[in-house]
Amino acid sequence: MTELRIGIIGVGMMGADHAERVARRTSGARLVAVSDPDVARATTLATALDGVRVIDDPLALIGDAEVDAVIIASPGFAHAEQLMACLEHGKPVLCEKPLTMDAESSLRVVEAEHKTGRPLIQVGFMRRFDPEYAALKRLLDSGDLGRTLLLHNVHRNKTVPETFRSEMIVRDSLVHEVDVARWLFGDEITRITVHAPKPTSLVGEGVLDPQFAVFEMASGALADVEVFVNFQVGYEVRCEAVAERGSATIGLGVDVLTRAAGHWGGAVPDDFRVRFGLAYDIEVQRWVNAAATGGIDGPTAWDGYAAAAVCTAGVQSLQEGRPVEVEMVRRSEVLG
Ligand code: ISE
Repeated sequence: MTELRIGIIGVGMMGADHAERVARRTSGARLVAVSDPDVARATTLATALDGVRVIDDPLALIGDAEVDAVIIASPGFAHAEQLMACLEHGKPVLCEKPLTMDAESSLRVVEAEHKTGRPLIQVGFMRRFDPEYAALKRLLDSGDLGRTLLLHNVHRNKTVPETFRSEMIVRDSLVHEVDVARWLFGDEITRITVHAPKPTSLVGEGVLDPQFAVFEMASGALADVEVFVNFQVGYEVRCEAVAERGSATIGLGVDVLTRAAGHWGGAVPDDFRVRFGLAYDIEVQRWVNAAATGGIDGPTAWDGYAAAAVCTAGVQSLQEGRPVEVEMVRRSEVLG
């Protein structure tokens, strides 16, 4: 089997992690090019990994004859243009969330992909590949606990850069639980309320952190989410599902428990690269396998659009302090 030659756009925290993953522990794939506005950063990375070229212009990387498939790990505002270029060149793409910045632009991407006649876009909702989340999904789908009634989610980051404003907490962080709720319930979110309690004193002026969101599902089920991106302690993501005949919780982080020096306990990971390292490995490997045969194997552009529609309503809810209905076109109107 020939190797899938991959180019990565954006080699900040996540892109650099993916570069390492593709170059060192993904089979059937080879990292051939990287692009980043910070050319020095891209050059340092490329030099450390054999046979990787730096291509300054991300659109040139997408069009490059040596690049078969693309990972987009640039900031969300750059995604729409880069996704459209991937579609024009017919190149499979794994795009980090959010798909785009709002529902309208995401819908244009879904429509453009549909016109190509094949699925080319997979969205980086990595929780779906985490063995604990996958086990929870299997358990709920088995029906052993009866119908799922509620989800309680906790999503905490140790810290984020100062540029991470209130809307980003919705679009870049809460978006994960938007996808989790849609995926676990197999249902759409019809209404969202994002509450903003009095913020922690450890953030800049005007940043609403933590946030507490409530999703109303079309079926009548509910999900709540605490997102707190300046928690200080470490990275913590949990999900508890409450069903008719039982509950199930994942993300307790119970790995190795030590007893030493008068304390007992385990380690709290610093960030998502550690907590979801295995999920990212599985996600990228499955995407590579699928892309090599002309498909995808994970969250679709439609999932990205649905999440963007919920987050668009979520940002409005945060700003206006009220529940907001999610506006989405019907799937059959776009995809037939
Ligand atoms: C980041 O972009 C991620 O995707 C992480 O999973 C999330 O926890 C974090 O809040 C985001 O900034």
